[in-house]
Amino acid sequence: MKSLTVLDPQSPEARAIYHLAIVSGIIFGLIFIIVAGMIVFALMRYRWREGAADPNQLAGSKTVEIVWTLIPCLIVVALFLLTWQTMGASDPPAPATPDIVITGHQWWWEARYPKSGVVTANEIHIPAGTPMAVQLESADVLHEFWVAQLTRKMATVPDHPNHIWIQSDQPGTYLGVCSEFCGTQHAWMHFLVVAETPEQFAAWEKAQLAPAKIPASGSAAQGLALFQEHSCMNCHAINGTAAAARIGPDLTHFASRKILGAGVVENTPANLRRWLTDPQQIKPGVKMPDYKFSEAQVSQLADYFETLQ
Ligand code: HEC
Ligand SMILES: [Cu+2]
Repeated sequence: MKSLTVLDPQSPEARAIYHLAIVSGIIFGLIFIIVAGMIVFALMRYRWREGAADPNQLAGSKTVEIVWTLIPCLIVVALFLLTWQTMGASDPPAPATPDIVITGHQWWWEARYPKSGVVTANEIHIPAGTPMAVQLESADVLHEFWVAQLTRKMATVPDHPNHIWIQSDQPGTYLGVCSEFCGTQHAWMHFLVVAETPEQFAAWEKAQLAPAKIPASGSAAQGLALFQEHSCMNCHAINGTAAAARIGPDLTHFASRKILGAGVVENTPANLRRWLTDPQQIKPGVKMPDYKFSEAQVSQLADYFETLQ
């Protein structure tokens, strides 16, 4: 789990790309062996020897010219046909309505499920065995969506939706990254694809749709008050409160997610406290201000966010 490898494809799309790489690798290997072998043979067999006369002087041969033009042409045509086939298998046409709309932001990913209304960040759930049509968008600059074990790469372009399929043969968790340099924290724009059984996926969607519980009293209630008093609502949404902004990640079910800050740290209570104390220290340049909260305030906010299961 959670490694970025092209050598262990887990979907029909990724397997098609893997097989193309293997087959063309074999073709290139054979070409290398034949060419290098002929050079070595010529060097050994026909090298200059003491007392030898000048070799036969040939000027051009039509047959040889035709053969060495035709063979590369055939190789190129074969590679073209193999690639064409792979493109069809790894990137079938898009349906009219996507299952997931994924938006690249500096430096995190938003995932919306238009059919159910789920909105989440950096943790994309899919039912295993089902191809999911994904529409890719960008909120700011060029990013590139890549889950090495499941899909091809695809750029997210401002004002130009792109399409990709994502599916997984088996339940499992896969690492995804941004693979197009997009600014300071490009390296920390990771995400997880969590493939589940259809039942688990349905349960996840149902849980994600539930609004956040409003804590009645105690530290968590004070945390919610802090959230509402400060400018957090200008950027974040928490379903069930007045916060509905889409500049930063949706926090309604923040505590159910495994990673924080698009993978810069694991989502643990300790890391959440560090993030709330000063996000800039964990992810320098991040598009969230440092509020200089006191330790008591950080505790209250953290207590509230831990309730957002
Ligand atoms: C100017 C917009 C902005 C404001 C205001 C803001 N945030 Fe954020 N916040 C962000 C962005 C953007 C991210 C994602 C950063 C990243 O991963 O690169 C984020 C991430 C987070 C995360 C981690 C979410 C995750 O899934 O990784 C938490 C928790 C959070 N903010 C809490 C708060 C709180 C609490 C406040 C108010 C005190 C606040 N934010 C104010 C923009 C903002
Ligand atoms: Cu990037």
